[in-house]
Amino acid sequence: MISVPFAALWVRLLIAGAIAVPLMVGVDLAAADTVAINLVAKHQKVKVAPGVKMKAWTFNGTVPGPVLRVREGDTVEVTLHNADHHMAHSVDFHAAEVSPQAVFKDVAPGATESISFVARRPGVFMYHCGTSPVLQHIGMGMYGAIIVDPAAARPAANETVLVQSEFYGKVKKGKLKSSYNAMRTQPPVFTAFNGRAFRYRDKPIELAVGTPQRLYVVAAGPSLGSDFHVVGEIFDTVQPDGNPANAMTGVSTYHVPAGGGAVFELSFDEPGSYPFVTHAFRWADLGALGLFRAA
Ligand SMILES: [Cu+2]
Repeated sequence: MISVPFAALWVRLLIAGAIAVPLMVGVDLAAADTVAINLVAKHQKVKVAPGVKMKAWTFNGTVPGPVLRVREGDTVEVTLHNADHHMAHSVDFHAAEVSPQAVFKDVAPGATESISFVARRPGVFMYHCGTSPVLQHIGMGMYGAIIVDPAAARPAANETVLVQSEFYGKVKKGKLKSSYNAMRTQPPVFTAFNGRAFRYRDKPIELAVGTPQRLYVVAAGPSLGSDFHVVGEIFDTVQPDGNPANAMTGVSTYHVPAGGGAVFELSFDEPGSYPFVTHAFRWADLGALGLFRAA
């Protein structure tokens, strides 16, 4: 019924649970209007570094949570079920322009609440649990990226989503014991792209030489940004917050602030292994370092 060409209502739900790259999976049934998204707050054991696991607080069981994708002008209807019996959770969308008290409200343990907002601006934005203390809820893993596609489609490109974040606490016998106190007072023990330190150093992202690449980068923190750089390349465009109207050209390194996002466009002219890093190397050394392998 909703595939009728002139149907006003359509529903598109994008879930990329494991943040595979490239990970754009979507079912676009007709012209845009309303997008339904289901999120579940729950505890889940996740791998945060080679040989290291952590019992994280998550959206939908992964860190980061699912990549969500809507279109400029869409009404986004989010249902959050809190499957955590211990505490309240919530979801704060940086893609929204709404009263935070009305929309980013706490959902009690076991409860389900629906919220909605209109995604008025194109780009790539963070979403995260906004329940106090926010530092702890983000530091435990409750964040992700939402892409708002511009009404006028972007040029074709191979797309990759990279969410940078960091983890705090002490590692004992292959387990990261994360703590609020460590988040407040200590440097991180790991930094990561897409939830695992050195994920793409150990399994590089394969790309084709000459194909336009578009990277959606979000710096989730909770407290560090990303001085994003690809060794051996210069970005054709950097779009702060991912808005095409913000495009800058010929940028080698660009700081995505904690809580911010940006689109980076580039293409690889020569075959090779191109590291991508936060160029704040104290933090890159803890895991926010990967490889693009162009062939
Ligand atoms: Cu939370």
